Amino acid sequence: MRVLVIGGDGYCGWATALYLSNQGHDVAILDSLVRRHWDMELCVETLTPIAPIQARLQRWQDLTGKSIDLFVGDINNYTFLKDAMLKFEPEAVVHFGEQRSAPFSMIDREHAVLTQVNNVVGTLNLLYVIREHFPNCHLVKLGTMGEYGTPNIDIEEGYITIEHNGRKDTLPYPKQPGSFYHLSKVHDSHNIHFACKIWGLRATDLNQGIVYGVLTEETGMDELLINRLDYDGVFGTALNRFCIQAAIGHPLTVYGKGGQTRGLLDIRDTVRCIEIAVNNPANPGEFRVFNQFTEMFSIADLAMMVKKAGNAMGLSVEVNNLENPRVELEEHYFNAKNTKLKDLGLEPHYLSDSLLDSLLNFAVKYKTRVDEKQILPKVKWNK
Ligand code: NAD
Ligand code: USQ
Repeated sequence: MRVLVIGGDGYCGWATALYLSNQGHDVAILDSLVRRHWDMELCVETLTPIAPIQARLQRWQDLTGKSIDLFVGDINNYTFLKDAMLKFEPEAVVHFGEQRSAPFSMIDREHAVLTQVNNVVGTLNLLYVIREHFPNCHLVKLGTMGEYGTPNIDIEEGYITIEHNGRKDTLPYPKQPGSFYHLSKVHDSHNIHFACKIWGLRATDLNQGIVYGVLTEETGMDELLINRLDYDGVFGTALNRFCIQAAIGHPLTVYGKGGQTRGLLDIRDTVRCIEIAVNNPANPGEFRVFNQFTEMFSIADLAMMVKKAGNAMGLSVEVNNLENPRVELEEHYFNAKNTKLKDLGLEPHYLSDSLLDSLLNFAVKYKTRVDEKQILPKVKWNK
C-alpha cells in the first residue's frame, strides 16, 4: 500500500516509516522538522545523536535497497500539503505530525496557542485534502489515552452506551483531558468524527498510551538509523525518563505520590498497531477508535521497576517524590479497555526485565550526552 507518514522524522513516526517500508509498503515521510527546531529553542537534545533526515533515508536505502520519499514542509501550509499528497497519491495517511508534549503546551499562552493551532489546523487541512482529492484514503490518526482523563468508571474504546430517562444511545466517550496538548487531540477527534459523518471519509483514531523503548528491528540496524529518546522535563516521558535518570545516578522524578495510572506500550508494538490499522481500513463514513496500549501501570510502580532493574545491574537508584508540577489527582480509578487491536492480531511485547535491562544499557551507553540541568520539571500547570 502507498502510505504517507506525517511526522515521520519523530520518535514514533521514524520507527513506523522504516517498519512499514520493511514490510513492503511504499512509504513516504512528510515532516516540517519543527521538532528539531523546538529542541533547539528549549536548549535540549535527545539522548541519542540523530542524523539529518536525508542521511537517515539514504542509509536506509543503502542497507535495504528500499527508498522512502521525503516531503519537508508544514501541514499548516495547505498548498504544500495538497501538492505533496497529489505527488505521492497515498492510499493511507498515518498522522503523527503534531506538537505532542503536555508541558510544552502549558509553558505560556504562546505555547498553548502554537500547540492547538499546529495540531488542530494541521489535521483540518489534512481532512480537506483527503475530501477534495483522495476521498477513499484511510486516515490513521494518532490520538491519546489522555483524551479520556481519569474518570471513575471503566474507559471504553471511543464510545459508550448510555441509558438515560428510559432511552438508550451509543455516544462518544466523555473527554476530560489534562493539558492544552491533550485538549488539542480531543478537538482533532471531534473534527475527524464530523468529517467522516458529513463527507463519508474513513478514519481510525488511535488513542495511544505512553510509548517506551527505543530499539525496533529497523532502527537498530545501523547507528545512522538510531531513533530519538527524549529525557528532558518537557519532551521526556515517564518510563524512558526514569531509565535515563537511573543510568546517570539522578534520583527518579516521581511527581507527587506517583499514584497516576497510565496505559503504556513498547515502541515495537506502536509500529505493529499502525500496520494493523493500515491493513484493516475503516469503512467509508466510519470514525473508528482503538485504545492503543498493552498494559497499565502507576507511575510509582514504574519507578520501583526501574529501581529494581537498575539495582540488579549494579546501579544505585533513588526515588524522589517531587511536588507535582501538574494538576492531577494523587490517586484515581483507571481501567481502560484495549481489546480491538488484539482482536485484529496484536501480540504485545509486555514490559519485562530484559526490556528494562536493554533500555538501561542503552541509556548508559549514551549517558555522557545527558544535560542534568534539563531533567527537573520547570513547567507548572497553575503557577
Ligand atoms: P515527536 O515530537 O517525536 O514527532 C512528531 C513529528 O511531527 C516531529 O518530527 C515534528 O517535526 C513533526 N511535526 C509536528 N508538527 C508538524 C507540522 N505542522 N507539519 C509537519 N510535521 C510536523 O512525537 P512522537 O513522540 O513521535 O509522537 C507522535 C504522535 O504520537 C503525536 O501525535 C503524539 O501526540 C502521539 N503520541 C505519542 C506518544 C509518546 O509517548 N511519544 C504517546 C501517545 C501518543
Ligand atoms: N510523571 C512523573 N515524573 C516524570 C514525568 C511524568 O511523575 O518525570 C507523571 C506525570 O505527572 C503524569 C504521568 O507521569 O501523571 C505521565 O506523564 P508523561 O510526561 O510520561 O506523559 P504525558 O504528559 O501524558 O504525555 C505523553 C506523551 C503524549 C501522549 C501521552 C499518552 O508526551 O504525546 O499523548 O503520553 S497518555 O499519557 O496516555 O495520554
